[in-house]
Amino acid sequence: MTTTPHAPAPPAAESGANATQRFKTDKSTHPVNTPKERVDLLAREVLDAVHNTIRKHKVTYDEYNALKAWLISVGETGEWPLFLDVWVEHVVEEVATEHRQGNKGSIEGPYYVPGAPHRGSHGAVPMRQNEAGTPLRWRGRVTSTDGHALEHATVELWQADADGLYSQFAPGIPDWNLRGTFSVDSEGRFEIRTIRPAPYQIPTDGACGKLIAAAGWHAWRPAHLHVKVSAPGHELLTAQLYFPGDEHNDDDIASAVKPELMLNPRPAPDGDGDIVHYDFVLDPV
Ligand code: MBD
Ligand code: FE
Repeated sequence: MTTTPHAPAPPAAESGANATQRFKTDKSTHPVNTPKERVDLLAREVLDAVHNTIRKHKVTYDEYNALKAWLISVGETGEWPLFLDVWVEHVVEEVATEHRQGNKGSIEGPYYVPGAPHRGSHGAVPMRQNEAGTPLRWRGRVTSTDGHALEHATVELWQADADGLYSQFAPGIPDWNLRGTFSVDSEGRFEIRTIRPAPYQIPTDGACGKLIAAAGWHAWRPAHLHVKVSAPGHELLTAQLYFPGDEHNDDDIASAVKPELMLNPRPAPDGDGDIVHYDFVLDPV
């Protein structure tokens, strides 16, 4: 990452590029040997779909070269994780979880970091002094599909701050800010104190932003909380939770909103922000 004095790189673009490094560290270190027959099938069908689009719409050489230039810039701006997670991951998630009886999930996105600080079963995520945003107290419970409490469950939470920025990706935010790992008590219950995140805008200054501008789309995701919920003998649940009334709940650029993932926050009786209840049900492996 390079920064020029007095002309810092726009923070959002750095977020997209930092996600490339994150992915290389966490996810591309386990080689998968996809069988030749499978690669042949999938690569051929994707290429067929591209060829059909070119024929159907009589794509020109100018358009072909614009595509080439844009694909090169996706790599150069480090935005492959951002591009894929925004426009492709939701269908991978749909296919991967369609057998589940328990909780609906949603995409992971590019900004998860494993190993967030432990905060017990009732605690606050790491926050700056006077962290901006409406305080949010979230109470919930983790059970299995048969209803029994999962007392060894773990809930990892990560989210944007009140400016829509993620720690470890946007500059100037302390590491692990608004990222925490929570256990549950013997009844499977937890309480997390945090703040309401702001809606998230896809960086406008990288390759993804160029596509959005060129196509006349908008760049917004509704405000959301990310979670990974795990328990021994159960499938890992990756989900996002949303807030009613957000103007982008119905047109999320990442197509990752589901009605089952909508929270129902209420003003806290003591006047200190909002309280919300949301439980998780995990599928046995
Ligand atoms: C995000 O915060 C996010 O959750 C997704 C899926 C894509 C880009 C930014
Ligand atoms: Fe996000």
